Formats: sequence, structure tokens, C-alpha cells
Amino acid sequence: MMKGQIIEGRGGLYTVRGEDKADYVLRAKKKFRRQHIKPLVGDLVDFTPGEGEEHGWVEDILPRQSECLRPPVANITLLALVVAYAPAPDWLLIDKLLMGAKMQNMKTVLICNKSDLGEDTIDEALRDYAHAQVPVLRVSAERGEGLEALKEMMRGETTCFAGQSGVGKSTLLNALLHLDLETGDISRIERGKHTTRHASLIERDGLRVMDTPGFSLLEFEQVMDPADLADYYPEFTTYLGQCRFQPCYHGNEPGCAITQAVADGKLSHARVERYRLLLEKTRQLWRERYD
Ligand SMILES: Nc1nc2c(ncn2[C@@H]2O[C@H](COP(=O)(O)OP(=O)(O)O)[C@@H](O)[C@H]2O)c(=O)[nH]1
Ligand SMILES: [Mg+2]
Ligand SMILES: [Zn+2]
Repeated sequence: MMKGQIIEGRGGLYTVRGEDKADYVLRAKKKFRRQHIKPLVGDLVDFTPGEGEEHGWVEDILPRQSECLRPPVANITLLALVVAYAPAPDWLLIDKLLMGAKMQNMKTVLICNKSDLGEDTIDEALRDYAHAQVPVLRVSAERGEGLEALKEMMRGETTCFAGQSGVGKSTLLNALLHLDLETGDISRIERGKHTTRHASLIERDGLRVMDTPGFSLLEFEQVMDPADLADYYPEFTTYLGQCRFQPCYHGNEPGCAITQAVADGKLSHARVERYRLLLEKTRQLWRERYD
């Protein structure tokens, strides 16, 4: 039996990179279907290689460190959230992704790309996330600026890039990994450029990246008790327990320490406003959870 990691999967066949750095084509044992477990790209597995032309078998899947449903991938350890000067950032989406990443115990980094076009995005990002324990990086994928700091953060991690379409994810991956992924500049799309159709794990120059097809949003299951939402906001920690009412949802309760901290300029007004939007959404999902 050998150990390896699934780097690609399609049509019931899994490509596994073994510890010996060779690739093996495998099928999953029937027991996984009985257990309703589907091997995912990123899964660490025990396997038996095939003999000759025969495919081998995935025998066991090791416990997953993280698991995403859409796209279905496992064991991402660093979620790199990309925003750009243009298109205008969807910060609510960023907050949702940050929360999802935290639920999955992933590390996060916020990449402000297209810094060659202007500083607005980086200013907003620092204002809203400096206290939220999210590292913020200023990057220009096109000019190759800020990439060293990013590479440094990616060492030892399995990174997935997420963010709206057009922010420069593919351009970033091309610059980091010397790939030839298709980018959004139609005039420059050449025949033969690589379009991602399936999730795959790419390992190059000591960097490991989960490349996922045409997706911009990672989806996590997010039905949760609204009382727990504040736990995903590290910058709230010092104020919890100081609200007049317990429990306090930090919505519009009187005497809320979060509201006070915003008034005192200690918390970002914009981020707390978005927290309240998510609070409403979370309450709604929580009420409907047995429907
Ligand atoms: N000015 C500028 N444009 C960029 C930068 N990075 C990417 N772009 C452009 O933004 C557009 C979308 O990039 P793409 O990588 O396809 O975005 P994706 O949809 O997130 O994969 C393309 O036209 C890129 O050339 C950058 O750092 N500066
Ligand atoms: Mg792309
Ligand atoms: Zn409160």
C-alpha cells in the first residue's frame, strides 16, 4: 500500500501523485459508494498501484482538513481572496468567504490586485480588515509586483484563489506558477490556451495551488446559529461580554459594545454594517432550517 494525494479526478478515474512523485491512475473501491463518500481532488489517500496497464485502487481516504462542496475539493489550507481596483470589490462576498474559510480552519489572505490602476481598494481593505487578522497584500499581477510576499505566505500551504470574475485570478496563477491559463482579456485569448474544466492540484516551484474551473465563489454550508456569527469576527473579541444584554446579537440592541466601538472609531463601520446584513441572512436561514 502507498500514500498519495488526488490531483485530478474525472469519469470515475483518479490521478494520484504518490509519495514517490510518480502519478497513478486509480479507481475508488466500491465501499466508498456504500458509505456515500466521494473521493475529492486534494484527498490524501492510501492506494494500491495497478499492475501493468491495469488501474490501481484508492483504498482509504484520510481525514480531511477542509472540505468544500462547490467546487468539490478537499484539504485547502490557505484561501487567497482576490479583489481588484476593477471590477469594484464585493466586500460582502469577501466577508462570507472569510467566514467560510474560518469554519474550515483555513488561513486567509486578502490580495488587492491591479494596484497599478489605483490605491482605493488597498485603502478600503486596510481600513476594514487590519483589525480582523487578515493579512492584506498589494499586488499587480500584470506588473509582477508584490508576488514575493504572496509566495512567502503560500509556502507549505495548499492555496485556492477565490474572488469575482475579472479580478485577475488566472493572471495571478500564470505569474506565480508560469502557467498558460486563459485570462479575461478577449483580444489576447489565443488558441490552445488552457481553460480549466476540472479541479486540479498544481504543484510547481514548491507552491501548491488548487485550480478550480470557472468558479468565483467557494460555497460552504452556512446554516448556523446567529448567536455564533460574531465568533467569526476576530476584531469583536475584545468587546464581547460588554454589551448591556446577554446574549447580544450586535444588531440594533441598545447598549451594544460593538455599536459603541464603531462610534468611537475602533471598528470599521462598513464591516459592522455588512456583519448586520449577514446576521439578518443567518437568522432567516436558521428559522427556515427545518422547512
Ligand atoms: N491593470 C491590470 N490588469 C490586470 C491585472 N491582473 C489582471 N488584469 C487584467 O484583468 C482581466 C481579468 O483577468 P483574469 O486573470 O482573467 O481574471 P479572473 O476572471 O479572476 O481569472 C484581464 O484583462 C487581465 O489582463 C493587473 O495587475 N493590473
Ligand atoms: Mg480566470
Ligand atoms: Zn452587542
